[in-house]
Amino acid sequence: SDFDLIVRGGTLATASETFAADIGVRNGCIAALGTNLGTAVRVIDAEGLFVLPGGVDAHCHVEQESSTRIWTADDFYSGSVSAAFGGTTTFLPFAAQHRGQSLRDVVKDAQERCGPKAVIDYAFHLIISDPTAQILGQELPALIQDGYTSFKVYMTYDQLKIDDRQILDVLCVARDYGATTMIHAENNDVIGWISERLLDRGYGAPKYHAVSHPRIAESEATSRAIQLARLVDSKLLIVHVSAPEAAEAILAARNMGLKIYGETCPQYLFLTAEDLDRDGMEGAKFCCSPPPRDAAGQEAIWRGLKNDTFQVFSSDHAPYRMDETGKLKHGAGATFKQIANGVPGLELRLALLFSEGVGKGRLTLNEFVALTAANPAKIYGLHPRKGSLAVGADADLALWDPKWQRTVTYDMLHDNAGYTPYEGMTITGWPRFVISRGRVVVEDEALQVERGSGSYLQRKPEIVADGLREPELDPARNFGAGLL
Ligand code: DUC
Ligand code: ZN
Ligand code: ZN
Ligand code: ZN
Repeated sequence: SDFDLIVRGGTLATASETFAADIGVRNGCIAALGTNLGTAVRVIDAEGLFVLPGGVDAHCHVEQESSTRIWTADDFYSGSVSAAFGGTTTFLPFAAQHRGQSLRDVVKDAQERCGPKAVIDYAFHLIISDPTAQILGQELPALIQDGYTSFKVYMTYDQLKIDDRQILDVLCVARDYGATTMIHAENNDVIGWISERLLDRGYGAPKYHAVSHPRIAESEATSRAIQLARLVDSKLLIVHVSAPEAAEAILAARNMGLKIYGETCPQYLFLTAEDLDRDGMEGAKFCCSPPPRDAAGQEAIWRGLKNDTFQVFSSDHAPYRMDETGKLKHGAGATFKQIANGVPGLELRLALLFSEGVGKGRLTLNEFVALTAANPAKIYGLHPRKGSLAVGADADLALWDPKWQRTVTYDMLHDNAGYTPYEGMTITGWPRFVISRGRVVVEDEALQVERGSGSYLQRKPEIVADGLREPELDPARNFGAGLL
């Protein structure tokens, strides 16, 4: 036959267009788009379905040990299976450095763990917590050249945070070798100062996690991070934005032409700080950083998805069970300081945004594809192989049934967190088929592939042309002038 697979009769949508077409798949790639394509080993009838590029989840913590030595509940198998059921066909978990570790070792460990388990395609972001001269001078440039072209740094958490000088160092390596820096922007001293005052007065319940992470801590750090990137003319993506003031700072920077990007996540659209005030330790399920805000904050995040403040919508899946292996490592009387930060979201990221965004007219289908697949693929060096529907691209497809309505219960999900923050929500629109490089991964609500069938995605560095760097800092152009 002409093709391995034909997906027939669906409505296709990319980041820019919506059109009717059949898709012919050969050797894992999209080989033809059109009508009357010919014969195929298998034909999937997509009438009444939206055929979208598979989701790209550019922020998730899977089989990762936190800085306080707590492992995420998902390994690369359960994490990737959960992602696949939700319509995601590419994920980028973190290979996280603890201080003192070689980045090379961290990457080798992540690769060895992930290869035999993942059922979808993957690449890794690094987390850099210890930017020594050796790491900045040798390891990191070599890793970037090997395809590890994105890394996250933290302005908060005592075991992860790097200071402003170190941030500048990392940004310069990213700029010079063609990588993208991601940053967790919250002011560590503000958080620590408030936390100490709360705990001194006996306020340790989960709800005080939100009190101790005020919007100002986020917006101050966001603005500072933007200025640091501006100083050295380096590309910077602010991850998991929840504060409206931080969103404003990102939009202003983008309007100035700076290479600043923004990411937000489902928890900032669908949860609020009030969820942290549920009975007993229930609130611990909702402790993540930055925390969910209020209803007005949610509206600001929706606006940011529409007005290009945010280019990327990721899950920030960070699953910790409600037991001694996870959130309750320090017991049922743990203070907010001792509760592992993070919420699960790999499986519901797309359905939540589809239902509440596309379904309710807040986003177009094309904006949905841009935010959840095309833009992250572009920013992280995976486009057009991922995030597009074009001849030559990988045949990574999610076939969405916009009428399929289900009420979320944890039992229907495939992660290992033990609960979902979105329990009881009614979601309209779910993927019926999920296809990765032409392989049907999910069909009939069942997994159709073996563990380890996903592939590692090799990336390439991309050096960005000079923009608005302070010229005084470039010795080749203007040594000794101005600032120096
Ligand atoms: N940062 C993350 O990126 N994820 C979970 C919690 C956090 O602080
Ligand atoms: Zn470790
Ligand atoms: Zn973070
Ligand atoms: Zn995260």
